[in-house]
Amino acid sequence: MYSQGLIGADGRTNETPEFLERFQRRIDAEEKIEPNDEMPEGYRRTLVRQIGQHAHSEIVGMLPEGNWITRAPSLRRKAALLAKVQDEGGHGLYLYSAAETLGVSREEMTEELLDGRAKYSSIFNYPTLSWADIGTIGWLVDGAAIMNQIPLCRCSFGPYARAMIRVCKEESFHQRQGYEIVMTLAQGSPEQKEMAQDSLNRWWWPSIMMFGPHDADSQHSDQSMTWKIKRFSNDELRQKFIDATVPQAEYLGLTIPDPDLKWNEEKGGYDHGPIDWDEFWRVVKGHGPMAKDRIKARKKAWDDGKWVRDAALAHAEKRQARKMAAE
Ligand code: BYC
Repeated sequence: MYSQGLIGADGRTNETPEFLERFQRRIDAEEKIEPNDEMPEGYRRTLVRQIGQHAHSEIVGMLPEGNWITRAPSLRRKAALLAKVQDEGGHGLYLYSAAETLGVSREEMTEELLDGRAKYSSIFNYPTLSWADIGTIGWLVDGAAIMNQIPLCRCSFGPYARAMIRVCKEESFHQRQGYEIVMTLAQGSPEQKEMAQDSLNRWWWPSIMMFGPHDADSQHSDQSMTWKIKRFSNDELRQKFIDATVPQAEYLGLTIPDPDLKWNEEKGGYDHGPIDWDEFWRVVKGHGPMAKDRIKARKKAWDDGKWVRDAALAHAEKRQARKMAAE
């Protein structure tokens, strides 16, 4: 924890209109806000919520892919997948660290995940049924993640923005490894192509739901954009993702499962069919097909790791005591 001396974290900040205006002027001048700078409590809470949920998504996101490490079809594929899943663990750690600078502990964030108070990305509540799903996750899910996260490299909060730079570089590798898997299948036997198509059919809609509700239903977007935490709205990013992905599917000879998908010359982008928001909210509220398994797996990992945390703490306390005795 690095929370000592944080201004705003203890509720003692006097958020006068002058203070809020001064803060907004810093944001508008594109200054980075650092952990010990004064900040409105709402700004801090928004970041803790978003960064914490982002961290949980990276860690929970290891589960659907980790499921295929032992079944990857070659040593090359296994090594790449292993590295990718390990990268996701690293992303979670950078993000938890960035959130900790705002005065919340990793333990608190984990408890919120395990008892359902904190969310994680809806996408990781779907099962990985075939090897093609590993390709599709890299192609679509990491592709969507890049679209969402490149603008976060310019987020007004310094530690989050800096963490995103490395995350995005790694996500770019992940996206390519996924696309290459799908390309190999799409250019393979009819059965392999069918496997790739089936996977695209199952992951397309959940992937475009990842960007969150339509702008009109996004409760946090306006404020987050004013504070330059978010730089683009949910619908803007979804549109960019669809426009970038359709030509990739065409190149692969695969069909996006949306009969209403159509190039709109006037807007210079694709129109798409209606998104099933009932499904989205069901999944977000914890009723996705894999929701129970995901939380069960994270709870087991947290419980199994208790002795490691206890040992690390005891070691740190012993070192500290030795150091104090020597001074
Ligand atoms: N899933 O007002 P809104 C990855 C919630 S990791 C679940 O628009 P906001 C990867 C939202 O939290 C991908 N919940 O919210 C990892 C809010 O509820 P709360 C994760 C969602 O924050 C491993 C409510 O709906 N990426 O890529 O302005 C392997 C209203 O929404 C979702 C990030 O976390 C969802 N899809 O915008 C491979 C990126 N969408 O919090 C890949 C950082 C919305 O009030 N996060 N909700 O209870 C963001 O950019 C924004 O938080 C979001 C939502 C765009 C996700």
